[in-house]
Amino acid sequence: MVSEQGRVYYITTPIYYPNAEPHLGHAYTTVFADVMARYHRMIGDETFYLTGTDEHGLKLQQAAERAGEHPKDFVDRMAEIYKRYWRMLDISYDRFIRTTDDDHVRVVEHAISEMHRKGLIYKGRYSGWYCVSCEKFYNASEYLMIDGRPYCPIHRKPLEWVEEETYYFKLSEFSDFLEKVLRDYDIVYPRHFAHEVLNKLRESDLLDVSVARPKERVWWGVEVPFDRDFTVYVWFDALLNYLTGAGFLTDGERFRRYWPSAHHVIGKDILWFHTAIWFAMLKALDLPLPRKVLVHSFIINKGLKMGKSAGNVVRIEDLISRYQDSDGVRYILTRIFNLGKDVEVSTSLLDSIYNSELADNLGNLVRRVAVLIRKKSSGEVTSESLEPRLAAKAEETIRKYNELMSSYEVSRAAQAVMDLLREANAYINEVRPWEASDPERALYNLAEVIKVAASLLAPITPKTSQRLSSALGFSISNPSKVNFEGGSLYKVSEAPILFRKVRG
Ligand code: ME8
Repeated sequence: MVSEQGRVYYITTPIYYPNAEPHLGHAYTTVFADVMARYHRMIGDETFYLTGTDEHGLKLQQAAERAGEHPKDFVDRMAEIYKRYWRMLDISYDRFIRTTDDDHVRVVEHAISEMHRKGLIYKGRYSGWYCVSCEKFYNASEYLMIDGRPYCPIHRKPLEWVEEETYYFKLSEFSDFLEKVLRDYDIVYPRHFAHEVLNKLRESDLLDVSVARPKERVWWGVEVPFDRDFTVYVWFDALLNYLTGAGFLTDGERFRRYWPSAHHVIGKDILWFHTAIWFAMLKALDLPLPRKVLVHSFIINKGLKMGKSAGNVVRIEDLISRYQDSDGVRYILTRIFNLGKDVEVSTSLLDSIYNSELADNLGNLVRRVAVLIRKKSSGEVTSESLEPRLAAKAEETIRKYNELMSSYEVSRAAQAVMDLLREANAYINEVRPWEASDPERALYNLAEVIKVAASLLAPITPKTSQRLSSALGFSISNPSKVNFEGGSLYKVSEAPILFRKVRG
């Protein structure tokens, strides 16, 4: 199913904690969302891509303390670092939202006041085991017991006992609502993640959640408007960024247009927050639910989820230099992207994708075809008609690619393009244009395939597609409408070596 003209596509990533620089795990989500955003822009949808940083709360307060800085100076500096990484990876976000932005702070104040007015927020005492790294309370069925002490199941660090006054959000009132939407609505994708949340809801009674911290403990946050001794819990604050980004409270018309098309891309670690808690918050505000929550699995390294606390992070800049440029990394991340399964990222896996698909399959074909057009056809090719086998393969690829992209299967979409290029490589070896006395038609066919591949790859490898379009003299087309007919003229100005092979 291909989107029609005039449709709106609003896509978001989680807003990351800027207590440290982003690593390959963050790039995994951000590149996937970028590929989807670029694809939807290319097929003519009015697209808005939101990413940003989650800047309040104890974790950031402590990180700033450790750095000897005021939290605002610390997050100002770190937000710039995030933006720099996303520039390095060619991320085409439309807004980089920060939870310290004024319009967002107003949304948080409004939301908590509104829920308080409706009787959905009440004061109480809280006690429980807290993980500062997750910014989350864990109950006995969730934490690990190690040497008689509760540990965070994600960070494997001892939990902290917290006992304090708080404000609760009446999550318990939304139990039937959550049961119904998770069971009957097609929002969470892949579906098994909805079942995971449903099972958790059914296992035990849904408890109210604490949504405020005493200021004397966590002063770095949005003040609770009706009780200035408290700050808003960082997750309650953070989730609302998706509303701020769509123009909630600042631009009602834009909000009504964008919000119903919201697609939240998240890792499976934050599924509960983005379904149970977020859906209940929206209901409490009488707002519609997002269109989709797209949940992906983890990239793991040496058997553990990649993360700072596991000490197994792969640095984005190291991969950018190993794989030539941002496009090498974007392509590899797209190829290993998996909604359902965790993926172990070994150097040998990444090298083999890069070498066989980008350097050999795409790179060699382009180089050979461009060199041959210059040598054997004075730098130009045209033809009235096309070789039917390649034409059929190209048409099938375009159809398959669009179907896969509309169902978030970016890795399989990239592989479909690689299959087309493999077919073109087989064709060139068969027809041997370097020996032919009049190879123009064969070279024309190959240039057409390169144009199709460059258009389909544009959301994934934008710079490479641009380079191909100027080297061979064509323009990148809408991937839902690439035409594969005779009659074009290709003027080759350069025979680029796109990707140099790496060796182990
Ligand atoms: O949770 N594999 O921020 P965060 C795949 N601020 N994805 C990974 C990953 C890995 N090894 N490591 C990180 C937060 N990610 C909150 C979010 S949203 C309202 C608030 C990605 O900095 C993945 O998308 O801990 C995961 O959900 C996110 O980074 C967590 O980022």
